[in-house]
Amino acid sequence: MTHPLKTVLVTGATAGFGHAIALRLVKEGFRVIATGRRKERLDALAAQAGGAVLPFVLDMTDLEAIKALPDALPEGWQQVDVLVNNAGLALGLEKAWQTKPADWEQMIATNVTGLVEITRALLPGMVARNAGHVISLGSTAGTYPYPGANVYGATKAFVDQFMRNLRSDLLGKQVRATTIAPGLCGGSEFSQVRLGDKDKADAVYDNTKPLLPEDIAETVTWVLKLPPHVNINEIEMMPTCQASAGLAVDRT
Ligand code: NDP
Ligand code: 8X3
Repeated sequence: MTHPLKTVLVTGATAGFGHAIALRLVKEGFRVIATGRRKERLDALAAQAGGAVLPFVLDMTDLEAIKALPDALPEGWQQVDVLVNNAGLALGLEKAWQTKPADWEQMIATNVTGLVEITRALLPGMVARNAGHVISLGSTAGTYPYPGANVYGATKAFVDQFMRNLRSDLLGKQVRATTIAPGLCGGSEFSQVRLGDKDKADAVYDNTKPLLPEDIAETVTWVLKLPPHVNINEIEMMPTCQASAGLAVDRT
């Protein structure tokens, strides 16, 4: 492979987008450090991908583990060229006043605090080498409000603006920063985690043809393999069966 960036750390590689991204990047010739909480899934991924995947258990809410990450990586894997900030979750679809405080805290801890802290841990190396790329998963929920998105959508709006500000800080460095913001995407555990019930989760995709994790992996691969002088700032993507639905009016 001639691509200058070789080692990619993908957070949340045990399922959904992260799993698909890891497998696709291995096919493209990258080496992948695959992280998440479920060790057996990481081990299975590594077995499937051979020596190109390093399974590394990392809970994004464990700030000490994130801080220790650069030194905790084994020899030969310490230079992380690309960070894919993918781990994240939504919990619940209740109205703001009906939600559980612990759910809000978990979303903020994972989608916001964990994401910024792992970026803080890995960015100095990229800047010192003057080469690197941070790719973060936002969401259309960060731009378009909908009932029940309350804190989840806000965490994704945070990701958008954090990444824009990162781009500003990185001006003059050969380190790229990209947000990919998908809309409705099936084939992952997202809705099951959010709704806690398989039937309800399946119903989210009834009579639709949603995006699939492989579509996200394709997009990550494209932004990553562009020539080093090209920075894709943001991509918003939806399936053709989805569009924004306009403003709501109360007529009661
Ligand atoms: P999945 O639920 O399938 O995967 C989520 C991944 O995040 C899992 O690998 C999970 O690993 C990991 N994760 C969650 N919490 C933690 C934690 N505390 N520490 C470490 N890893 C964690 O969801 P998707 O693949 O669909 O979602 C991936 C990202 O894309 C998320 O950020 C999501 O918000 C975003 N997104 C999803 C969309 C969709 O419709 N599916 C649309 C737009 C954006 P483990 O449980 O093993 O720790
Ligand atoms: C996931 C997409 O519309 O469920 O971020 O919020 S949505």
